[in-house]
Amino acid sequence: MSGARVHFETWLDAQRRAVDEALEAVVPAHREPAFVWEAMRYSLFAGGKRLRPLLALAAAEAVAERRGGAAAQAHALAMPCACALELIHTYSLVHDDLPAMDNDVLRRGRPTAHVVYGEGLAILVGDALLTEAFAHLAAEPRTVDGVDDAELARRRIAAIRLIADAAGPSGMVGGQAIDLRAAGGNAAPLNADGLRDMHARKTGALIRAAALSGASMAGADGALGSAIDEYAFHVGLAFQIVDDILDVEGASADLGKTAGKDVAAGKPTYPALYGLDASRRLAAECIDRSLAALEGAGLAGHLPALAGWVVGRHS
Ligand code: GRG
Repeated sequence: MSGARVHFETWLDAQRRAVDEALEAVVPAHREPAFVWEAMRYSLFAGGKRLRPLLALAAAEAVAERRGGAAAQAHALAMPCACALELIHTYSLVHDDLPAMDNDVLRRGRPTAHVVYGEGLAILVGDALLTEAFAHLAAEPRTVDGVDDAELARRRIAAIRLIADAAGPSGMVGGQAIDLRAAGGNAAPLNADGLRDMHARKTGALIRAAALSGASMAGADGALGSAIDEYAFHVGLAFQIVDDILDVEGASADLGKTAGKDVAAGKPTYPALYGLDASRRLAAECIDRSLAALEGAGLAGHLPALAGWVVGRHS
């Protein structure tokens, strides 16, 4: 393994541990009603990759590096966004797995929340994770050394807005609704543009918000913010193309979710529309574009390696 790769893997492990530690404090084990918090923790601590938190932290670090700031300060600024994004992402998975949606029994290598706790509590677990995410964003970070309190409050409010827009009806919820309608057969099948738009909302919006909220918490101005946004747009698209490829090629045991579901459901996917080889090429092109966006703005840090990790993943 090359030195750069070892360096990135070390960073990845350390950040994942830091995120899990922070999440432990946001969703602790002993709070009342205990069965609700326990059910939230079941889905949250089931071994997700933590891609969205990693993007928020890496973007904050890259902006700090570019502006001569310290990585530790960038982490303190971006960690609440990182945690909130993981709570929102986990809520979306819990709700997506429900019988009324994708109706799946396996997620993150475990029986889905509604299989374990029943549908009613699984719906409430999703609601609880979503609400708690915004409670956390409104409160944290309270103070960060070197950042004026009024400026910190301004950045927090901007991050709340950004993440709410990405998770809401024009973003993730809207994308999920488009997908649900298409799967129900009550609308024309999605063509290539429709597929791209649906994914840009359903999964892309939160991935973009992850990088952008981390960057703006670290004080990114307009130009740096635009470059991070462009980077994350292409990473989000690559993530989805790879997800579609893994659905065809992966095994359920590796994926931690049921493989082959999209094909079985006749869903429009990148491999179905373009074939596997062209889909792999499309994903690689997305990564090239994401790297070009960074280079243009003089940004780097762990963001390039993170983009490569998104396309190289097996789960
Ligand atoms: C219910 C409002 C609502 C939205 C659900 C994101 C989503 C919208 C549904 C998930 C369906 C799905 C499997 C989409 C494919 C892309 C995706 C989000 C995969 C799971 O994300 P990972 O790979 O998961 O980051 P881990 O478990 O690693 O966090």
